[in-house]
Amino acid sequence: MYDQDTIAAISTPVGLGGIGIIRISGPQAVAIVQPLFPSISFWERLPSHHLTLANIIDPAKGSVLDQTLLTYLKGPQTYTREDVIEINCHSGPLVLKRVLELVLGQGARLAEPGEFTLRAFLNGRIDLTQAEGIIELIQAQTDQALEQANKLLQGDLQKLLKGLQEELLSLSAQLEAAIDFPDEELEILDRQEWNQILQNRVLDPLSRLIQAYEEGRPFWEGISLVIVGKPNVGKSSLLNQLLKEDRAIVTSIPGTTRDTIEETLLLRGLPFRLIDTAGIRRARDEVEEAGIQRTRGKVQEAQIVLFLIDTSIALKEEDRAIYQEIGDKPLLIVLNKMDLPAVVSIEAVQKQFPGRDMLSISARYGQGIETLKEKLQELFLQIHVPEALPDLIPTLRQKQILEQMVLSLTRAYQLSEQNQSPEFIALDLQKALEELGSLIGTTTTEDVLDRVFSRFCVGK
Ligand SMILES: Nc1nc2c(ncn2[C@@H]2O[C@H](COP(=O)(O)OP(=O)(O)OP(=O)(O)O)[C@@H](O)[C@H]2O)c(=O)[nH]1
Ligand SMILES: [Mg+2]
Repeated sequence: MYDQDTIAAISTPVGLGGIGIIRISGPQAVAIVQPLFPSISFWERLPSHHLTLANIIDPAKGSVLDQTLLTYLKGPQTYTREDVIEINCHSGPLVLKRVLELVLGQGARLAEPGEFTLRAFLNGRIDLTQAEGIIELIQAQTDQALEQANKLLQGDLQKLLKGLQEELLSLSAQLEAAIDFPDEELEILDRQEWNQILQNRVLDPLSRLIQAYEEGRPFWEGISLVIVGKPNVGKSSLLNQLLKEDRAIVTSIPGTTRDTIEETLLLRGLPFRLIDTAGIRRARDEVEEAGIQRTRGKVQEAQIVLFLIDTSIALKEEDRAIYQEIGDKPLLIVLNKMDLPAVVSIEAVQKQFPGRDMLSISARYGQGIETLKEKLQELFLQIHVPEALPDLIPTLRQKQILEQMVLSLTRAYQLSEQNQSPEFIALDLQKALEELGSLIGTTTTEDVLDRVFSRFCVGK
């Protein structure tokens, strides 16, 4: 699983900027960069964790490629616990590409996404929950997500889980003793007490964590806000208007958007996943049909639906059909194209779709958009109150494993209650311990590592 080779990657986003960093990690790090910095004659004496100004030279041509600041970080006091070299270059795409090529040319291998962090994990510097903290920190879109990511990174969840692991091990030891000395089972194993400890010290904290995920989820993932309406009502125009950029293609041809488009929208720190859909109507071809099916799926998943109506044309059967699809989801009816003469009045819409909140906008010219944003914030807070945010919120992967643990342990609890033999109960406890291991990373498989580290970018 762990190659002992030396890896390298560009660790900063590629683009024009002040500084771009090439990171190299592994036992050969020094040997690899040495020929590129002939001005540094005493590598043995190069102080660790210090910046050194040095030109990087292309050894084939003998010419200077860039003036850099070089950092030699001697392991194990490094991110990966290996020897690490960081070359601070000027951040131009070509400079970085050339420097990376030189480093690879000297025998480094291009790092896989997340491979530096994977090494930090495999070398025992961080556990899996902390690795997840790092990826959440990088991807954080809100202050709350940032705060939670830092808690993961600091090891708050790890500590809690290790506490649970201790409890499970001691419960398991009691079972083992009862298995080994069947004649003394009654003295060794007080079932009522055993069950109580399992419930209070393990199952209850696990349930609280799962509950915390449900409550805190909007701040990790955003609330899904789906824009629906018949073709040409201005859905893509509204998406662009809310994002203040031309993200989706807008044309006067009905059926322009064929697939769903998803973007993150932050309104005063509240994250939404804004989703533009293909207009629902009787499809003209297979691609459109597929798009419409996808729209139906998104409507089912939506936490808030924006139902767009074009008031410059008459209401159609399609509008009513879409309204039926939405069912009783939280809904805002948005009357679009208010800049055009109205063919449908607000009263007419109200009569068709009674009791629903509605407002008028012009997606094209931006009228009414501020009011719409205020309404969206209100709806977000109705779904979720941020003041009540739990102390520690697990990620989706963590929550799914916690749920498996609850299943295993509930079974153990029931078996114990039914006075089943300790052997049976021990199996479920063992299963829960293994699941806990895959949470913190003590019993990992390739799959588990893939799931965590595939979310990273190259260079981290
Ligand atoms: N006058 C006016 N035109 C608008 C408004 N909003 C959208 N339009 C126009 O309506 C047409 C369709 O807009 P789109 O945003 O592509 O509509 P859509 O609902 O995404 O359409 P499909 O993707 O085909 O389902 C374009 O020509 C827009 O410029 C508006 O508020 N006022
Ligand atoms: Mg569209």
